[in-house]
Amino acid sequence: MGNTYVINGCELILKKGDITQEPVAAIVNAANPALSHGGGVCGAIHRAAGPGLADECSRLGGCETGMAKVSGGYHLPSIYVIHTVGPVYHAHQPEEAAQLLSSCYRESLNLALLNGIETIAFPSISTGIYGYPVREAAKIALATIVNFLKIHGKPAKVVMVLFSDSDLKTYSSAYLSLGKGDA
Ligand code: AR6
Repeated sequence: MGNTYVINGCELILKKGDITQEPVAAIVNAANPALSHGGGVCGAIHRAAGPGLADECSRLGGCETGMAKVSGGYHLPSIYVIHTVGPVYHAHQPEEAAQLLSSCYRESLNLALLNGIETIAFPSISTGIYGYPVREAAKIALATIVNFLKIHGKPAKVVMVLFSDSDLKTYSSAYLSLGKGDA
């Protein structure tokens, strides 16, 4: 179940699933600034990767909100994990939160390009424990990814792995409203 769109020769796929099982070169982790083993998707990624991931993360020097760092994937199907720290929604003015969230997607995609990563999967960053409203986050995530693909023509495949039918529906309608004045 899901949708595939082609943007500037690249695939953008919206699907429901568990990101720890996604067969891509890199999965993105919705991390915390310490890059420590957390809950949510972060906890699931650490559990699936095994303790080597936490060991490497402890040597990465943390990560600022809106930025991204790369590590190995250990026992995951993916070669890399790109850790990005989304904004805690209520800790910022809405406009600042939007800029930080957009930066998470852009910086992760920049790291993908720098590391020659052709296929990458994102979770819905900040919309769980960090409290970002999903509808707003979906518009920002998709607008940022589409803009990046239009400019760079890579990575070849970007997958948004949503964890519920409701999130998949929200992202799918946000995609369809991009560029219609509601995005
Ligand atoms: N695959 C895909 N998506 C998932 C999975 C999974 N296996 N598990 C959960 N999600 P969250 P945040 C969805 O809370 O809001 C951590 O403790 C989930 O349903 O994981 O950025 C970190 O260490 C939601 O839609 O991330 C930070 O401290 C989305 O992933 C903090 O939580 C993001 O929810 C980050 O909070």
